[in-house]
Amino acid sequence: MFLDRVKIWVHAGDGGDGAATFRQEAHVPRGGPDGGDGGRGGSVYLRVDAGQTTLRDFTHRHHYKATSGGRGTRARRHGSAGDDLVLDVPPGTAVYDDATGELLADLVAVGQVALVGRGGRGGLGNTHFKSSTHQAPKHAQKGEPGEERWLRLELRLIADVGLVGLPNAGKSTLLAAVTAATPKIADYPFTTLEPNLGVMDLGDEDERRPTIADVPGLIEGASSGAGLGHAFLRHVERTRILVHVVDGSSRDPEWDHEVIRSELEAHDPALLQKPIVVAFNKVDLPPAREAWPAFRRAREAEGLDVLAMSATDGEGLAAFRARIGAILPSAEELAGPPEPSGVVIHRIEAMEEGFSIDRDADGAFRVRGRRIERAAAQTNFDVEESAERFQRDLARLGIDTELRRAGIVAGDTVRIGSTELEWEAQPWERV
Ligand SMILES: Nc1nc2c(ncn2[C@@H]2O[C@H](COP(=O)(O)OP(=O)(O)OP(=O)(O)O)[C@@H](O)[C@H]2O)c(=O)[nH]1
Ligand SMILES: [Mg+2]
Repeated sequence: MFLDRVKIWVHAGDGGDGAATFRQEAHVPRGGPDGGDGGRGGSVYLRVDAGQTTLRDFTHRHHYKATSGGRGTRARRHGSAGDDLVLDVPPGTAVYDDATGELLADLVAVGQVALVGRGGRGGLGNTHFKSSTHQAPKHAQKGEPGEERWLRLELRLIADVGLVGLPNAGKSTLLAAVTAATPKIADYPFTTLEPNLGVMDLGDEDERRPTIADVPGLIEGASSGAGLGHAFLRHVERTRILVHVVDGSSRDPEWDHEVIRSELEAHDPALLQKPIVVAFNKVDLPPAREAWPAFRRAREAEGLDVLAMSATDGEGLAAFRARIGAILPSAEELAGPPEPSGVVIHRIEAMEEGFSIDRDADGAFRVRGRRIERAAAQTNFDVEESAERFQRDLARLGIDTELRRAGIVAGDTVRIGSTELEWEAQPWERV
């Protein structure tokens, strides 16, 4: 199973309901309102944790819910706030709203946090609705529902150096040779199924410790999806340097080289703008030794950086380290993420005051708008006073006028969020 793309359902806690209670004291015949407010629901956050390297944990569990706020109670006691839920993700996790495809956050640097589900506000208790003309309000708000949605998490490894090449070229062998990583190595293609990361040692004098990623072999057509190509190519988008490993002993190293370059370009032309080191591997084998001079001339003519090596014998590896060390940025720059950092959060705030009216498939009127949907969710329609307040909201926001323009008549159904209402004839409409 490929583990760097998962879907999870996040559900922030609902706000607690406000209370509609009245003071009860022996010597006070009719006490005033004393209903406390509901507590806010817990929110759901994603946080970048350096200890995480895969999204594996999320494949076992898909549903995550923060706790809801407590209800308000009498004597102005407020409900308790719900606990926030913080989910740790590896650096390089891009977060999408699964329904819209919108990128919500691009989590790059350790410690970055993104709010992905806002907890509902607690409902106000009836003490808030007391006025000089209305001394004993029975109205209290229900808690606001917590945000809920499906997220798609995608991991793009954040490595300084990315190894690309056809299957069996020797990428994993090279990773193992220059780092302490122990990837699986075998003499058949597609041995590597998940990316491996290692830390490269550039020598005692050099304090830089670049990370190097070995991604599964790419094949012709990878850029259009062949062999999970897209998923693998995603991982090299963020590397600073690409090392293109070519099997020098293959039938046609020239063709091998060209295939990978065209796949990189088709996936994203910017990939070919990165510094690229072409590693002509397996020169311990005679066919590779024979092919090397021509291959080298051709690359140099193209202005490419090219060197010969044997990942198994160690030949050329010192030169390879030196080459990487020369191209790699300073230690300070390496400490930051390879791209402009910062959580990129694009939130589409649903219309706040505004609203829209459509017809559902069954002919019911559908009202959309953040403010009115929230008001509907927070109204307890069983309490007449609360229902009346909601009616006034509809009038104040101009929604009932628009509904009549849209042709609504008594008995029609109106849906607002998950609330369904039946339109009643208005006095001035009666015929
Ligand atoms: N003779 C020789 N064999 C090598 C060299 N480098 C790798 N190999 C062999 O080539 C085979 C494939 O090596 P891997 O490192 O698994 O290749 P890979 O590019 O990671 O392959 P995938 O994971 O399938 O993409 C193994 O049998 C290695 O031992 C080398 O420099 N010389
Ligand atoms: Mg491999």
